[in-house]
Amino acid sequence: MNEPILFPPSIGQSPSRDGFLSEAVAGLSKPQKTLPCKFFYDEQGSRLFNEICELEEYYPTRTENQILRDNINEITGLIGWGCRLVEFGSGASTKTRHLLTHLPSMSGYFPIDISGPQLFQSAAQLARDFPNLEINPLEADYGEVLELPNTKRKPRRTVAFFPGSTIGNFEPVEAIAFLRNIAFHCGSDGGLLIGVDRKKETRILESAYNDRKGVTARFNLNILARANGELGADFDLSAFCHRAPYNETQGRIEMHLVSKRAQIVRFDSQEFSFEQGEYITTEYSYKYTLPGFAGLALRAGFELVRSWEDRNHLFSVLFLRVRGPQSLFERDFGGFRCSA
Ligand code: AVJ
Repeated sequence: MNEPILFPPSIGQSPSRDGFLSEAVAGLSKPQKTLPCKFFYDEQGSRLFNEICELEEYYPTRTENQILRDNINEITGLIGWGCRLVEFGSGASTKTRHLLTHLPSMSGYFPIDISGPQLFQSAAQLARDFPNLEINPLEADYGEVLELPNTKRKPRRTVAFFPGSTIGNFEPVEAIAFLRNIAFHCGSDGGLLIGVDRKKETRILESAYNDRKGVTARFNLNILARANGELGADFDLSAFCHRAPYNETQGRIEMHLVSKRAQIVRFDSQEFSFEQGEYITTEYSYKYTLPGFAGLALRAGFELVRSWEDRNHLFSVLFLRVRGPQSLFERDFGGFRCSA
């Protein structure tokens, strides 16, 4: 049981150049132009995101880490021994390191991330630090991962880890579908440890996404640089600017790239015209109340076991468990007809 078990790295449906091309063309052809946020994370974008996490204004990372640290014994106690831990969007796996130290005799750790280089590098580092742990990184768009890999040691249960409030990138209806998929794959004794950013004053939210150093602006604009490099597009980066307003009605931060002037952008033998002030939506980041999120999770087949928050109520970490199969027959379990 002592040899480190790792690799060969599996590569799932990581969005290829073709994927980026077709999604970019589709998104920029809509009346309200969009570019999907998953394309932020090329090497440069992943670096910029890590820089965002260190910003004074960007409270989520710091706050979530503190919550995990302050409650680590209770959290790992609820997860229990012998689990297969699956992480969606693991990035540098910084938060997981702490969990892994406190989780007894795990069956395996499966980080899934869209950005290969960072994923494999941090998985290799973890393998050195946890030589008895089976680690199996998967480079994939977690929105499309339909099957979870098996571990050599039979897991007592499967627990999904989805930190960072990345669930906020999904529209609520899609979030339910995604969580339901997780519930299905985790099975009847499955658990979910998830970070959720909370609704709060607009001022705090908007400064987190409009930092003074302009790192978030560079992160947002990098998606255009990537389109230029990978798709041969001719975006003039100086002709777009970053903006991230809080849409209070919808309860979400919206990341925009605003065209400073009327212009035409070309790639794939197509033309995409912009009016002055017209913008591309690059990301939504939904914020939740605790009851609001628990209700959404319930519709996905999860019930809340316990939640933790920081003293300023900025961020929440929740532990949920898959509801029994009888929940399939209950009215609230969306998508299924109910007889009662
Ligand atoms: C990684 C998706 C959670 O929405 O806060 C940070 C991404 N975008 N600053 C977020 C992000 C702009 C982040 N998530």
